[in-house]
Amino acid sequence: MNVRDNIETGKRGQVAGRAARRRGFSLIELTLVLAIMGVLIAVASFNLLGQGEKAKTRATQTTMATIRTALDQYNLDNSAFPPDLATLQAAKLLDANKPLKDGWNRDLVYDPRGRSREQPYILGSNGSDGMAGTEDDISVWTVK
Ligand SMILES: [Ca+2]
Repeated sequence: MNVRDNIETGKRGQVAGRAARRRGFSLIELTLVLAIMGVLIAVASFNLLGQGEKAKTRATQTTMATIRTALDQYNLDNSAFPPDLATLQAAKLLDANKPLKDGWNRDLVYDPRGRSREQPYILGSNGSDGMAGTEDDISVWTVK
């Protein structure tokens, strides 16, 4: 073995070591990739969830608009609003086979005693949380 051989072996060893390091991912790189994937999955599922809630809100608004039309018709016929929504079904103003539920399959809130002249009855949904008086409540009077 001479000096020249030693230098070449040393060089080869260095080159081989660098290639080996390039071939695999470091733990930090893998952790980073997994963290980014986690964030992307979280964002995607949050958006899907949001879409589902929007669809339920829209379904609730559509149901309430249908009921509002029936309530107006009942009021024209009887000069009063019905004591409950089932009366609209009995009067054949609403489809009796269609449940009077919101998008979350909960009963709609109805009260023939309204708050004012402009809002002669209360018709709404407690929204996704199912609780009254929270931000996600839907009222027929705020539906555009
Ligand atoms: Ca609510």
